[in-house]
Amino acid sequence: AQNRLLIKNGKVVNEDDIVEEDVYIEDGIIKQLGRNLIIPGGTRVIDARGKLVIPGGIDPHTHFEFEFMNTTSVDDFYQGTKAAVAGGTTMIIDFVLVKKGESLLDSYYSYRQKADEKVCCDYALHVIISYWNDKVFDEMSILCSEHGVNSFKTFMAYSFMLNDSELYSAFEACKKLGAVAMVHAENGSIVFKNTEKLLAKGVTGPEGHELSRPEEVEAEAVNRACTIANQVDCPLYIVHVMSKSATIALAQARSRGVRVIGETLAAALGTDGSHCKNTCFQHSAGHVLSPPLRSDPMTPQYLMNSLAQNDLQLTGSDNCTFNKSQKEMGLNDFSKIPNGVNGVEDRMSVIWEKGVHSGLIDACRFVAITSTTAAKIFNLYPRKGCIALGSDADIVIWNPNKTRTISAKTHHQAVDFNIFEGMECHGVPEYVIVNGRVCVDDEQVKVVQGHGNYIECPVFPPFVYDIENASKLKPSDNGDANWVTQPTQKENDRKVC
Ligand code: DUC
Ligand code: ZN
Ligand code: ZN
Ligand code: ZN
Repeated sequence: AQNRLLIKNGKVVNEDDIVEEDVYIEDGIIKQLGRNLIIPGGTRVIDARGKLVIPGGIDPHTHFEFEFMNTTSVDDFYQGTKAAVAGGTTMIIDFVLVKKGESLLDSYYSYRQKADEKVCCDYALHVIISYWNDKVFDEMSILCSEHGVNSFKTFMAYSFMLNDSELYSAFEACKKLGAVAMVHAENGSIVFKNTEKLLAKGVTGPEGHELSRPEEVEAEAVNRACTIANQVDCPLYIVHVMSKSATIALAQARSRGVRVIGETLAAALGTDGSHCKNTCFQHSAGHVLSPPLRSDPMTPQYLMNSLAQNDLQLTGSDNCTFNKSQKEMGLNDFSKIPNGVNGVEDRMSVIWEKGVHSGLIDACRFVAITSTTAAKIFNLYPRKGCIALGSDADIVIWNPNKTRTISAKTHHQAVDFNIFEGMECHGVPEYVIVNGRVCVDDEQVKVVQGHGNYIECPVFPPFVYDIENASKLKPSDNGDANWVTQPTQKENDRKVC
């Protein structure tokens, strides 16, 4: 009975509570929850006594087979999703690269073609907006209505950055469509100027990377993106918040009532910028991503505290991996080191170690920041992100008492380097169930290429107040007014009058 499974005696953790109950799965769906369930004969039983039964991780930020900085990231949709599953992540959301001037739809189709046959777990796609004109809006609209894309990412840095007026138009388009606007927040013009100056002075090594893009360059962009989004009343998702300054800018915007969500990375929580000053080029270049890991040694702790206090809301990996030989493209010029690090496999363990094992957050908050919040933001809840009747059977049996040591020698990624090398983590995914199939079985990885599905993310319908049906509205029916951050005063007023 491949398609029937009973998980017994575990503690089921959702973002809002922990219940001792059994979970019965049939054909990839959670069909029963409780004690003393009546189960058909021949059902496989897994004993989860002493362990936690948690929703599979959702990594909302990966770049598999990403064509970037004159090369392509080495973890493809097979190796990348295999590594994800090995680490307890059962869904990823990747970014469709749209080159300047090229069709969003064609780029989307080519990603589907690359990914569909390779993915070992479910996946969805964000689409990058790298230029602006009216045709872009038309294509966004088709992606939303016909292809289940409900999120678009813009960049404020790199050669394909948008200026403020283009950002305004892109955010306004997202608002109109009920889509989520995402932004990579760094002031690209300042980064270009600083880079020129540093190289001219002879600062060419990886240590120049953070010097060219310091914290305030990130914080300024966060503040500016929040301002622009707020002008068009568009909910905003800031990807990879990497510094204390940027977190403060974000928290201040939220306290003013701006509807903005902040994501931070496993990389930023589990390591730091001191590695970029290592005299070994392979080592230092291996830690280069943008925005950079910070040299302020308090940063990882600060970001974890911010997740605990809900000044940051969720975590991703930004997995965008390059081998040592690719990183060597920047041997004589730090600005040519392909930007990106691993994290898709180790995110869950790193956050468990730094967050739960250290006593800063509880298991419920762990589930929220690794899974539930992402499901809600991208309108996939309660199908994903929780253990509930009718939800997809994407489940991890997590053993908090076991430890493992992270190493490039044993990881499942294609890349030949690991930024968490040598880190000992409590918290091991002993069983990982993907769409009802046991894909990590007593720590043995048994993924199936092509087992994952493309998941359509529905847009949020525009907020409409309906007095007759108000009490029946589910969160997702209420459009971006029910964005997981607190509703603004204006929306509360609309509901009561
Ligand atoms: N930053 C990275 O480090 N890699 C991929 C893209 C990005 O913004
Ligand atoms: Zn980015
Ligand atoms: Zn080295
Ligand atoms: Zn990214």
